[in-house]
Amino acid sequence: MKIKIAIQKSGRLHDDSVRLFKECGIDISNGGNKLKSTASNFPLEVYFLRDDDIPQYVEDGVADLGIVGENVVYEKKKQVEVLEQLGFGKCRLSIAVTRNETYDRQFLAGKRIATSYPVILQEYLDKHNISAEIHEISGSVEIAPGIGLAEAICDLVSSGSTLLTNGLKEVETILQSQAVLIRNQSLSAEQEQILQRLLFRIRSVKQARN
Ligand code: PRT
Ligand code: ZN
Repeated sequence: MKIKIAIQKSGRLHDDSVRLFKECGIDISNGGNKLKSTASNFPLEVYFLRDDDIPQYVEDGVADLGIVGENVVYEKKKQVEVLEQLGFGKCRLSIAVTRNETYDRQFLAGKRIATSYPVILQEYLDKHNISAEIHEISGSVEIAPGIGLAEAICDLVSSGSTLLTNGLKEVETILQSQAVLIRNQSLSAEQEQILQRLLFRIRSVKQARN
């Protein structure tokens, strides 16, 4: 019996996810298989997937566990449980407008906001009773104001340099995010045991880092 975990195939969370296993003393470096890897010294199988697909796979039980950004977990609204914050992949989902705009929250009313996070943004707008038009785009959100597609954007920010380069300024933070461990809601008793062993190691690694 093994536990199956989905991690990002390539991208910002990949290296830190792999490093976490390594620091947990779990060797997943077998062979050249780019889709799947079986740990040599722990009952763990690792699937390499696009981050957007991970919540669905974990809900469906194709993977028992997953490592993905909280931003993706909250956007996808799947039936998965967040077990642990992992301390990497930190960023925030923020609203930004053109640098010389005078801004208060009511500025957004009736405006077009470009984002890859329509679900989280809509919840935020509803919470503040703002009616605005959400334009969902899958990438390069930060160019939307410059090309006349939107008056504001809602996008992930870490250093802030992308906003700066595009003449934008951050005006609201909607969500703080980092990589988290998620789980399927029904695991076998044996898998629960493996999960507890894995969690114990992850928590030890986190503690050692502080
Ligand atoms: O191929 P796949 O679908 O798996 O990857 P992806 O391209 O969708 O995601 P990827 O690898 O870019 O990001 C994976 C996860 O990393 C995100 O879901 C976040 O949880 C986390 N993360 C942390 C970030 C950032 N920091 C980040 N800065 N994700 C994206 N960005 C982008 C942001 O969208 C903007 O374009 O970086 C730019 C801003 O960065 P700064 O430093 O200029 O502010
Ligand atoms: Zn993605």
